[in-house]
Amino acid sequence: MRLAVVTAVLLLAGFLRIELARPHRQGPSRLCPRVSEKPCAAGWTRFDDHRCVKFIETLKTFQAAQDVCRDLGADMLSVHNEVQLKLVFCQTWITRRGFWLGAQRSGSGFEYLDGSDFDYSGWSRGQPDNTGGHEDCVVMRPRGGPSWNDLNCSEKKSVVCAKKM
Ligand SMILES: [Ca+2]
Repeated sequence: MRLAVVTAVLLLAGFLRIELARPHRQGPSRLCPRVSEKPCAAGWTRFDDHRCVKFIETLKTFQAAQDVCRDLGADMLSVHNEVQLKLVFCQTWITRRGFWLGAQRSGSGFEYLDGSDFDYSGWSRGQPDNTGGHEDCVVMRPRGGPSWNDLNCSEKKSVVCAKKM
């Protein structure tokens, strides 16, 4: 009986050690940048000094995702530096879903639909590769490092909407 209890405790301890060692169980909270404490409207999360974000997990084409954001009076998210990249990762990692950024191919580069400059990028290695010549939209996987990929706009992804507030 006693041996069984000791064995059970040891097995449990081993299981917990393995589970806690997995990064996705711990979450990236220690690495997450601090954000302004300026309040957002209900259901929105502070992103930077002038924007709050909402993660829409439902899978949608780029166009449909854009419509969802616009219906909320928002744009699809634009990301302008590494702090913002880490922040959006911190806010979405738990879903593990890829999401559209508000950028589309324009000429030889990309541009943001919210009118801001495409002045920073977190492309995955080998991206953008414009496979088949039809990858005009940009998707980000919730990863701490570079994880962007150009993708066909008719694929279905989640989206992060960003609203000035
Ligand atoms: Ca690609």
